[in-house]
Amino acid sequence: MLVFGALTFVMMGTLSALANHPVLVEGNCNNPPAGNPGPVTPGTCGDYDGDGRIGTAEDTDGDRVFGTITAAIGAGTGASAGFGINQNGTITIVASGTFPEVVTITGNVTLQAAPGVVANLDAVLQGDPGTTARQSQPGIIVNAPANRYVVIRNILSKNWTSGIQINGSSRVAIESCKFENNVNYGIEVTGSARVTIAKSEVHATGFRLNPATGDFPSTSIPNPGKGIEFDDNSSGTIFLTTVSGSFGAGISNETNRNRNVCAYLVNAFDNNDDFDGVNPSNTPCTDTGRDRNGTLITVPR
Ligand SMILES: [Ca+2]
Ligand SMILES: [Ca+2]
Repeated sequence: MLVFGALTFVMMGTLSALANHPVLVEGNCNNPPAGNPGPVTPGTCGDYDGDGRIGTAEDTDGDRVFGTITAAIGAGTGASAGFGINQNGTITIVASGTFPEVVTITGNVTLQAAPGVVANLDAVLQGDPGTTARQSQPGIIVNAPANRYVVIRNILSKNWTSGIQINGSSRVAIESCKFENNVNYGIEVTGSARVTIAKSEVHATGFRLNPATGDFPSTSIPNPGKGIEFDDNSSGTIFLTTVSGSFGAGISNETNRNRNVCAYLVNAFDNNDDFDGVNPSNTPCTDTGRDRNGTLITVPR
């Protein structure tokens, strides 16, 4: 019976790691090191649950509140083993803070900040030794199969190579997000991904000044410094979104097609060219099926 009991316990632990459940992520006070593990006065520095722990100290204390997005999106470790979403569930950031983390998403994940919360996914955290290396990486990387769906809502992503890079056959909705001072792309869509972008802002792509990583675009060259780009066989729509101050194009269609990126009610200003291969429209986007390569055709209605 003891052996049976132990087996049952192990199996339940395994099953809970597969569960689709919501978790919370707390905020912090922008202090280095990344993950802010030091104890804080309970209820301060983003300590939403009031236990005096934030950051990595909150990641392993045996509840469904986490201090880093990286821990929340995994299975969980330590006393919190099995409590993370394990790439299947909803992460809600409930207090403002800076999250200097590369977030990799591969499943049915909703990553969102609660209304009024500023969740700053920032490569730069002053005084943190990882700051230099992070600036040469994308902030959010999505690579999920076509039978999964990713939602990114109310997130600020800045100072990366790309604010978000979406690869493979991923399906992604980006809503009410902000992408600023990323040097290559604000939003980069590759492969056969399908992405809809609504009520978002993409600003100052290709413009970043950091003593360790360069003065973009004055002495370091953005590559290419575009606000939003669709590549390969990807497709998507852009709605009620502002794209401004890009070193390169604001919204660019570099795919193999010319009718699979639709921009409806978009405000583009002060980009090198506002639209490249995309015709802005004041009528809603609709998909009209697939071309012979299976690419979704998305055009103004
Ligand atoms: Ca806490
Ligand atoms: Ca916790």
